[in-house]
Amino acid sequence: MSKKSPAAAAGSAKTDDTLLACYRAMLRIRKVEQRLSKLFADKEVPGFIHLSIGQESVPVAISRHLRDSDTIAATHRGHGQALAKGIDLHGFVAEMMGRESGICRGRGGSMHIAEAKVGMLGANGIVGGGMSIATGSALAHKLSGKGDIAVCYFGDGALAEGIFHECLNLAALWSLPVLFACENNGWGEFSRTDRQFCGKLAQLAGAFDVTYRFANGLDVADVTQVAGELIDVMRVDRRPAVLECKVERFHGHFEGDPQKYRDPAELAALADKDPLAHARLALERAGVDPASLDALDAELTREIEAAVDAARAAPQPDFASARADVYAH
Ligand SMILES: Cc1ncc(C[n+]2csc(CCOP(=O)(O)OP(=O)(O)O)c2C)c(N)n1
Ligand SMILES: [Mg+2]
Repeated sequence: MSKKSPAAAAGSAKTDDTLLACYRAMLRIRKVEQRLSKLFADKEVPGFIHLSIGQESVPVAISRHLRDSDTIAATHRGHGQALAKGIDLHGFVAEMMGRESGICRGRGGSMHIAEAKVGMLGANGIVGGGMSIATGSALAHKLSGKGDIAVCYFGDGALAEGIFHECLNLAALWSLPVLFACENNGWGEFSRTDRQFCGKLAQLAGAFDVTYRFANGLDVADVTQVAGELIDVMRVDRRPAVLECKVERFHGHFEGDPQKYRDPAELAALADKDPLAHARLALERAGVDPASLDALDAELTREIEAAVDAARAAPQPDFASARADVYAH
């Protein structure tokens, strides 16, 4: 069988086309975060960062169905969520590196980055903090009548937060188009989720009469399919929905966390649970030339290095402006 280039593969079948686009978006996030990991170790990224390596399939799949006017509330592990929604890479990297050329002029950093023009309402260092923001945004979407939706990303560590239960209730009661998208990696910081939450998300959604669907985060095609079905309905019925995706957290809770609390066997098993490797295998099985995927990797490396170089060349924010833009005038 002759090997196809990505472009040829894209032309041959819609499934290949979607998978290739997802692979590209996941690889881009992966490589940006791997670069951030190194920059953080080299003290070129201030503050804390939480990497979403292993979880890229969820925002990539959901964002396939979003438009700029849809909104997302991201989490503390939200780099992939922001990039998948279309945040500019140069502005993103500069923001991570605390530069004046960053999207928030270097004042937000990893956990407070926001970009209204692509509907990215902000990352959030407060667990569950994005839930009421997304729910409020969904109310605005409902009132505007344009069919837009809000996505509330959250981790399993937010399941026991009161704000989640309140938002689920309000979204159902007022019929608001908000997709509660849970990236369930089984961990909240250094504790297993079952030590923090004894309920079931499916049953919780059911208690509020909210549609619940599960997707396998290892398989970006599955998440894309399930998210698409939910979002298509939400654009019409203007109701909330819950999407739970099983994913794995490959890195520590924060960068630099040695993960001594995790079973070495569990860590070793992660290699078989990588959504990026899974997607690449599926593409190769569909006949995509591995060399063309390597070329894509190299192209993304150049894009990311250009962003890092530009950020390094940009000035640090002026200390005197530290409190600028905190309040609207
Ligand atoms: C309200 C609140 N409580 C506690 C914390 C400390 N904290 C930061 S991340 C985290 C766990 C989050 O777990 P999860 O939501 O599953 O996200 P993950 O880190 O697994 O992606 C906790 C408890 C916090 N930031 N905010
Ligand atoms: Mg978690």
